[in-house]
Amino acid sequence: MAICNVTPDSFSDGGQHESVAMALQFAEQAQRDGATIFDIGGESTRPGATPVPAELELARVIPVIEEVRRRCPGLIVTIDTVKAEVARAALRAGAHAVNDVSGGRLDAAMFDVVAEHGAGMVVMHSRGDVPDMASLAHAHYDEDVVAQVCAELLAQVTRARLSGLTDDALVLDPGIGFAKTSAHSLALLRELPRVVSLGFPVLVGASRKRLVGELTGVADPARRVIGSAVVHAIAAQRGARIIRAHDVSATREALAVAVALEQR
Ligand code: HH2
Repeated sequence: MAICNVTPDSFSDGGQHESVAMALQFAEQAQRDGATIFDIGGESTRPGATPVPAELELARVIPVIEEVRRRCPGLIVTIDTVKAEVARAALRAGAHAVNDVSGGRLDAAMFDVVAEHGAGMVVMHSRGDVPDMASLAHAHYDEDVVAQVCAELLAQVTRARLSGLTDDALVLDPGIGFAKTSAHSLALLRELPRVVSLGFPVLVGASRKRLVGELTGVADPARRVIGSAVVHAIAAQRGARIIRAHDVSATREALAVAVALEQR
C-alpha cells in the first residue's frame, strides 16, 4: 500500500503530492514499483497538526481519487480519513475502501457508510482525537499492550458487524506509533502473530516513523528507508498481509526477499 498524503503538513511527505499532477505521477510510479493499493489522505495525524474541515479534506482528495481511478485502473484506492462524510464522497468518487486511523471511533456514521457502499475498511487501533492520537497522551496500558490493543480492535469489529459489515470486508491494523511508545509498538511487532490470530488480514504501517528513527538514529524521516524496509519485511514474515509504505520500491525488494524465505 503506497502512501499519498495530499497535505502540506504530513510528517514525512507533506507538500510532495499537493497538486493532482504530482499525486498522479506518484501513483503511476508506485504502480510500476509494485504497489497494488494506493492510500490517499487529506489530513495529517502528526501530533499537533491542525484538524482539517471536511470541505478542505474533500477538495484535496476527491480530484486525486478521480484521476488515479481514471489513469491507474489497476490500483485499489483507499481513502485515509476519520470522517464519514469524506468517506462517503470518496467511495462515490471511486475509492474501493476506507482506511480509518480511528478504527471507526471518531464518527458514529463511519461503519454505516462503508456498509452502505459494500466497501472494505481498515480498522486501525488508536486512542484520542486527530491532534493527539499519534502522541503519547493516551499511551497508557497495563503490562500486556498486545492484549489491550486486540481487545480494543475487537470492540470496533463488533460495532462494524452491528452496522452490517461482514468480516471479509475488514482489515485490522495495530496502529504503530498511535497512542504508543516505541516500546509498545515494538511489543506489537514482536507479538504480531497474536494480532494475526484474531482471524483478519493485518496491515502494518511503520514507514519512516519515530520508532524507526529511534532504532536507527536516523533523524530525517525521508532517510529512514532501510530501517522501515526491515521492520516491514519482518512484519510480513510474522503474518502482516498489507504493508503501508512511502518508499514503494525499497519495500517491494524487502518483501520479495522476506516472502521467498518464508516459502517452503
Ligand atoms: N499511519 C499514518 C496514517 N495513516 N493508516 C494505517 N492504516 N496505518 C498506519 O500506520 C497509518 C495510517 C501516519 O503516517 P503518515 O500518513 O505518513 O503521516 P501523516 O499522518 O502526518 O499524514
